[in-house]
Amino acid sequence: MNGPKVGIIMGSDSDLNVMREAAKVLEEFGVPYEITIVSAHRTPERMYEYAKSARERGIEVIIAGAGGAAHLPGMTASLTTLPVIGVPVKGSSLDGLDSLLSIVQMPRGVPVATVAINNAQNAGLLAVRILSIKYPELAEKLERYRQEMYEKVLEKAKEVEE
Ligand code: RP5
Repeated sequence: MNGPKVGIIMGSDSDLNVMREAAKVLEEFGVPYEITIVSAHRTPERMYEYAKSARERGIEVIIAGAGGAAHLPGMTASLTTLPVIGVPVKGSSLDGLDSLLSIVQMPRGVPVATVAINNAQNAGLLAVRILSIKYPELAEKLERYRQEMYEKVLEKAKEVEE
């Protein structure tokens, strides 16, 4: 994999703590990524440029996180044909429900794959799954990840049964 394959973008530096979890997953799986701030409302021209140039720059999946009036994932999806995964970031009010609904309620024709509130880890994993169609080594790593998760649950089950 040459150059970043996943673009992680977020509306504000206040989203970084949540969005770092996606980056951690990509590091764990050895997927090159780029990460930056792109605000749909404060820097709309930058969002346009980012989304329009992403595919030709070699990006294959975009993970976009935002909170409140979380328009970044949807607007990005409207400007590119790459898969966009939306992460609703929990803000200081409404428990993140505002972000979730802003991201998940896309009109027909412009899909955003929305994960749970603050669950950037799953966004990272979903990006790896998408990329595994093209990169077989990722499919193998995902299978190992799945097996490890299975074994951890069995260990917990034993603890509970004792
Ligand atoms: C959104 O507004 C950002 O994604 C962030 O979650 C929220 C609040 O941004 P700040 O006021 O903290 O910069 O655009």
